[in-house]
Amino acid sequence: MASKKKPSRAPQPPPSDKANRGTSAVSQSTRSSARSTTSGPSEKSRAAANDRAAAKLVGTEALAKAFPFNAAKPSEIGAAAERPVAGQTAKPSHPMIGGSTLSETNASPKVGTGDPPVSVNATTESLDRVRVDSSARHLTTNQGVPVADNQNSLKAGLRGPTLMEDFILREKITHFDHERIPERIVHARGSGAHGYFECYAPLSKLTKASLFAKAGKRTPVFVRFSTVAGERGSTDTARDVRGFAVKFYTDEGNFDLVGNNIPVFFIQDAMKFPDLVHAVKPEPHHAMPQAASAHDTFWDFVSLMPESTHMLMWVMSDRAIPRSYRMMQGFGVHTFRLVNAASESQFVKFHWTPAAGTHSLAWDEAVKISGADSDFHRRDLWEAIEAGEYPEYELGIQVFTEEQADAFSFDVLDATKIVPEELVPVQPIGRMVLNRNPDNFFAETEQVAFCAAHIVPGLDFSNDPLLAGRIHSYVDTQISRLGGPNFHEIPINAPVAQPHNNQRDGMHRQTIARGRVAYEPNSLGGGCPFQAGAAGFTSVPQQQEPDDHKVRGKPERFAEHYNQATLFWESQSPIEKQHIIRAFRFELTKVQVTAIRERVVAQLRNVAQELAKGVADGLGFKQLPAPLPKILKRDPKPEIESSPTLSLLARPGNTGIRTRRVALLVADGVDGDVATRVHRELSAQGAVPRFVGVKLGSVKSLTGKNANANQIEVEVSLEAAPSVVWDACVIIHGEASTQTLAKNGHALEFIKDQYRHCKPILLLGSAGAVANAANIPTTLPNGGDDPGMLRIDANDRESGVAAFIEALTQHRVLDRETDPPRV
Ligand code: HDE
Repeated sequence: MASKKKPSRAPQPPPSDKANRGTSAVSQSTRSSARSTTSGPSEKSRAAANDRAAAKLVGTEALAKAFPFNAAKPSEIGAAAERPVAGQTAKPSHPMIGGSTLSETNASPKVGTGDPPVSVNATTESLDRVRVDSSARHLTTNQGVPVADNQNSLKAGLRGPTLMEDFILREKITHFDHERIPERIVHARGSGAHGYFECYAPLSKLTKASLFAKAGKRTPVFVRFSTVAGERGSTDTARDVRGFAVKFYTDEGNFDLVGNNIPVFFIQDAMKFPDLVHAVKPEPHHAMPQAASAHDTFWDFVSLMPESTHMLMWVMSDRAIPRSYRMMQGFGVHTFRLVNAASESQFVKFHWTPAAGTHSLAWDEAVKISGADSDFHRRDLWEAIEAGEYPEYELGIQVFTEEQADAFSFDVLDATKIVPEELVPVQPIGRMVLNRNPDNFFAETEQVAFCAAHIVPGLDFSNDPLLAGRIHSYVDTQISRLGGPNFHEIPINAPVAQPHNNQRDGMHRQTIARGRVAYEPNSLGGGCPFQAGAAGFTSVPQQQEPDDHKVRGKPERFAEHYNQATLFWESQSPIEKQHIIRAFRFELTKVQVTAIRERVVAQLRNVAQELAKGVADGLGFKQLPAPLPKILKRDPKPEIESSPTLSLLARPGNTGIRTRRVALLVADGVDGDVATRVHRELSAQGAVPRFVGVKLGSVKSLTGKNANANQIEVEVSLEAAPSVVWDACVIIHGEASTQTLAKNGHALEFIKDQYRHCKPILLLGSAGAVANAANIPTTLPNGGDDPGMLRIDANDRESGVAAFIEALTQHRVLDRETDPPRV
């Protein structure tokens, strides 16, 4: 608690007039002017033993005298300004001297102990200070007045008019009327979690940032994952970039790494961001489509902005339809700087890698999930944390010098480019574990305010012109979204490091600043809060080019738009390439204007002929348009042609089948013994099996060997949880049960979608009949055995479950896929 940190200072009784009258040590003029708020005698020299007002005045005098002039002034000028000095300070002879009022020693349950905190900002205490729990409490108004009747408004007679006087009704409705705040302009739809970041080893050679100072050091974090284009209530599984924003509450202030799950961006300069967002958002005349880029204005814009080509490759890949927030990478996108204690700096790029591996949905599946459960990612994150399956990500960095950057074929200040891992490897530096769900979505996830400008000593920005716009934009947007400049005081945003400055007032101010000083330099506050000098945040002094002048423009390497789009394409597996072609086909089919479709295909001709041709075929083009013209006469030669780590399949993860959702389909007549054993065995491996039936209730079991297994309680129905929300399914043996399922349209659709989305399917004994009724192929399209389609004899349950677990570890049998699907 804050009070523990306070210097002990016994409250003094108010001076009695009687005592003051007898104090000859205090000059009469000092004593009387100490009680006035203006002016005073020209000299005050003597302390008052028991006149607090006079003592305060005399102590203040001494404090001000300790600052005969502003000693820091010369350090503001010229070369000296590059090494800011610590501010001048002096300690008052008594804490009372820095206080606002002599009456601060009077205690009450509201104003406090009468022993006011000195040198403390108590608003940084843990979130427990603002958690509210109403158990065993009666209902009150916001003013704490008990409410006797929460059912009826106040009326003039039982059938009479409602009275204006009803302040209880009016408070309730007024608050309700204002419950919504503006949603984020972009990234409106999101989900958050608390956790910690743990540093693997000190990084002091590279950075003085305190969160990287010691092996094992833990820093609290709050993370918000999001989609970009959709509104607050839109579906989780839209094809879109995902936000991956991490707020590190470090002991030297908040550091926000506001990244995405894709390492590049559409544009190179902040000037184009509003245009991009206006193009992708629902079209302004009819406000359609929601949470989708598949419409004319988006493709019109990006095909006129060839720098977006690389990003389009990622967005049309399966990266844009992740299986889970727990199964996607995160990237800082821009080049940043690390700065060590000797002020040496290097460039850095940040990468998050999920322990659960990178996995995605199938597009057909993502579309169907939008109907079945539009909270699919939010639910997944929440359920995993509630189950103790804490999502984990490793933080890695690519560190490189200015000289290395100069030699690259691309510009590291261009946010449409990656630094391939083959040129600069990613070194792991720590891990992040998300181990706590928020208590309240609005107070935490909605009110959290990330900001690209929130960095700490030991980090710095590069000159990336996109980043520059972000440094401005985030604070600015919070001012209207969160209703004023004090959003940093909202509990979820408050740092754990103590904020102390001279900012005051504004809407919804919460801190009550003690003392009368709200400016710097000052002597009346003992110089406090004083500037930190070398211990504070300083910017890396960046050498500017000697012939630079004020200009709106881009350097030449920014004009190369296709090399890395080609690199991405060449690094994909054949099936991933097919998915990219199909995504372009789908999106462009939704576009109405043929000229825009053609322009995109012309753009893709500069990436790969195979891609352009595949998309053109899908759109019914008779011939390929000419490639879009390039800007540079000779493109810089790329360093590499393929980078295997760009494939989603490069990171299978290390969590096996943990958290994978498995449907066990049952109906009356099911083999209960087998059903319960399969359920148990999958649970033991950390998977999440559930009995899925035609409707809720219990189904009669075929076997009675185990009395408990006689009846199986259905946990969820086929209707409430269709195929797409499961990672795999098992159909349990039992003639009557499987015959019922084979005649049920929901069950047939279920198994058809499981098959179509390449999920492992275990058919035990008679369950093969359900697959046959749904016309599920018995072999892969190439005629080979399907390792994820397991038709097992009912008696061979054991090897069946083992093979099923193996198939589930591989997640999907992508070899099953055809275009169009066979079933
Ligand atoms: Fe953002 N972005 N952005 N952005 N961004 C916002 O801030 C902006 C960009 C990103 O979970 C807004 O609080 C500009 C790149 C995430 O709360 C806004 C530019 C990257 C989030 C804003 C960019 C991002 C945002 C909207 C180009 C990846 C969600 C509400 C100059 C590195 C954070 C808000 C959360 C949110 C501006 C480009 C990531 C309007 C001007 C590149 C993850 O301030």
